[in-house]
Amino acid sequence: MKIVDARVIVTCPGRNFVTLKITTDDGVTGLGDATLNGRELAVASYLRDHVAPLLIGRDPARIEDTWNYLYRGAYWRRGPVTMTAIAAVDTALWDIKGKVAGLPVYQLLGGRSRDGVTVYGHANGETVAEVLDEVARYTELGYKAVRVQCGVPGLPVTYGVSQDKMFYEPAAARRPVEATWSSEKYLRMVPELFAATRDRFGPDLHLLHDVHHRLTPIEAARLGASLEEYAPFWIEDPVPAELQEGFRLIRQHTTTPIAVGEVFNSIWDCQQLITEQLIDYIRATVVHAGGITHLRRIFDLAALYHVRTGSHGATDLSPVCMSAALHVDIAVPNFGIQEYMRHTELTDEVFPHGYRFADGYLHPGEEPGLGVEIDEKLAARYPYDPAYLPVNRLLDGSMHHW
Ligand code: CS2
Ligand code: MG
Repeated sequence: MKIVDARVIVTCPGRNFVTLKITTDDGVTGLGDATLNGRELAVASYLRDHVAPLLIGRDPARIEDTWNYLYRGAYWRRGPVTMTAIAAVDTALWDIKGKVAGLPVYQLLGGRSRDGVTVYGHANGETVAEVLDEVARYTELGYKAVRVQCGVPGLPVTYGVSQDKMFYEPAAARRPVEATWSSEKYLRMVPELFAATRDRFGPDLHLLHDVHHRLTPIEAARLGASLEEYAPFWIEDPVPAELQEGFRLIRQHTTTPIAVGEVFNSIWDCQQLITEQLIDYIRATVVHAGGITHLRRIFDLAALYHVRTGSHGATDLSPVCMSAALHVDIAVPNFGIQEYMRHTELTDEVFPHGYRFADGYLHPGEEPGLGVEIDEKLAARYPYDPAYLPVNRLLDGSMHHW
């Protein structure tokens, strides 16, 4: 079998998605997500101009060899653009392998380790009362885990709070929205949010929170300590993770579990945090961490150090990535939880898929391969529409982390 076509499809059914479609000489097709939010066309070009020509004529069954051919062969290793492009090829080849074998991809990864994939939803609101009503919507749908994000009194725009509740979408503008930030105000708000949520929903609901890289290690330590009595499932990205030894400081002061890694691209980004046991959950996922092949390596390393998985699953990862993530989640022994931000109905129409939500779990489906397709005619009706993620400034105007 040979690859005869590798095509990049860019579509914007409400938000931008980049998809790689690989076709074999037998007519088997495979899909890979290549969406890098706010920098979509860089990956599209990397794939179209530099990778697709190399794929023609290759044996699609040689997934490992193709991965190394693209990783080692580029000379310029790692980084979000390269690793997203490699991920797209890798994911499409796993899809093809599954279709050729007549098996869902999770069967090729060792079969089920669990009955369903526990997911968390993103409950957000301007006020604590609004967030609690959103949490209630999730619990009514059967969710066992909810991430709570609230506006900060005194700040006009806060990360994670949107108009469109169930379909949270941060990349919305032709120029980045300018948000403001105060760690002091924020650190006063979060314990109140957790207290009110526990009070209304009791001890069983898993509560998560995304700090979105905004604190210093000692501030994060204080936040973690102030939340311990509410038993959070995790706090996510408490500090930017370039300085990984900084997490030692957090660990010295709090037992609140830490999740990191949605912007990581390779096992080397994860190594220190995992091997020093500085985190509890690794959030890398298929599209930005080199595909199923590389993500499995990260998860296997994590398993040695009691670190469980908690893959990113925001709306800017397409249903192709979500589908691939679920096949990994259902198979790996050290699965923790999966983020699940719902896509809009239109996105689901462009990417018809077999995975289903029921009673707090996602189920990957039994179709051969990844169980996701792209309706190319419909996709063509929604051309690329540039959109940026916000930026963030302190109250005195200094640039801060978004
Ligand atoms: C977030 C994302 O879902 C999350 O955990 O951190 O909303 C993130 O901001 C976007 O995926 C960025 O593209
Ligand atoms: Mg996050």
